[in-house]
Amino acid sequence: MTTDSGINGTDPQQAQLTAVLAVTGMHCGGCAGKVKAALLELDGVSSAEVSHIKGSAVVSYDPQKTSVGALSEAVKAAGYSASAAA
Ligand SMILES: [Cu+2]
Repeated sequence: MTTDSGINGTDPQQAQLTAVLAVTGMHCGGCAGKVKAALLELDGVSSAEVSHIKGSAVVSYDPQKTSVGALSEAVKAAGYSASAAA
């Protein structure tokens, strides 16, 4: 019996992670749109679902190219505040 747990994670389709950020300072759909655009500008971000009602951003990203820290920096640069949510 062989257990092969060899090289894994080189498939870009499988390298995506999902981050949930708590974003504060958004008042309307326009704010959410700005945050979404800022996130999508980052290299490695494939999708971002931002809700001003929930105050959240759900981001699919490639951990080889970017990080949760970079995601929240992008949100801050857009004029809002972000922190990683559980
Ligand atoms: Cu707004």
